[in-house]
Amino acid sequence: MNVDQSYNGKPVKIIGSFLSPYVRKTLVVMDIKGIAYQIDPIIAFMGNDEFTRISPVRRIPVLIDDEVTLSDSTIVCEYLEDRYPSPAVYPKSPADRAQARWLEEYADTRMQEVLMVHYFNNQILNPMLWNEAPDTTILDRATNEEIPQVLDYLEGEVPADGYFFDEISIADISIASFFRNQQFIGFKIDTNLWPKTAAFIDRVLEHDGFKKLHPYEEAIASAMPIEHRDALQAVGCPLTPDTLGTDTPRRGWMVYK
Ligand SMILES: N[C@@H](CCC(=O)N[C@@H](CS)C(=O)NCC(=O)O)C(=O)O
Repeated sequence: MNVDQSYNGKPVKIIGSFLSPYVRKTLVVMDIKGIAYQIDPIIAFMGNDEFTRISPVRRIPVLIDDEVTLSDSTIVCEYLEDRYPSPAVYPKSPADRAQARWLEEYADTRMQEVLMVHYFNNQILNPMLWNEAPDTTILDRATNEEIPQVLDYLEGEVPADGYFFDEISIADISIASFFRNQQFIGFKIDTNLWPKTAAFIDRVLEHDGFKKLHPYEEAIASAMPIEHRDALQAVGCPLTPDTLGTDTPRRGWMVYK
């Protein structure tokens, strides 16, 4: 699908880093729907006061088009589905649709807590932004208890072939988006313990919508946030002319344990 769904010839604007699973989820949905975008690739902690105004909980992604300014990836993806229904990324039947939304919610809440906050941020983001050593108690619990619990649950849910529903949907995209981040820190799903989940994640991440993001993700994976814009420009990323980023990180507003 390559229809340019941009409004009045202007691409939709996305605020948020390619390294965020929520931004990735939104960009894959936009790719499937053929929606062109420009991106201000900031991480949430670097956002300025204008970022606070348009994202009142200081989180990414934010979508801006001719009609709305929206934060929260779920709200954004549902809006895109309502406004550009074809190709659909939510199944049609009420039961399948509800199940897809549950899987999206599971990814966005429990998987975020375990895979992002306790595992990824703890090892990568916190040392880089706040000069904090990883909390080994949290890391050990994530590695030995929480991630295995998530994988046990997924192993009972994921399909043996193809996607959850007939076509790729928000359920597949949301779950795989989180595991893409883990690839940057060498995390591999144990194929002896969770063979279906490992194969499912590989299969979903092979979708073009994910693969098109690789050059952008790779350009910034080991760069400091302040270098991201230049690194992305160098690989031809469609950047917004202006940025809501600053050079001084601020702590997030939502509380994590
Ligand atoms: N429920 C939100 C969660 C978004 C979210 O937590 N994004 C992270 C980046 S991966 C963020 O902005 N974190 C900043 C913070 O927690 O203060 C969504 O679906 O968009």
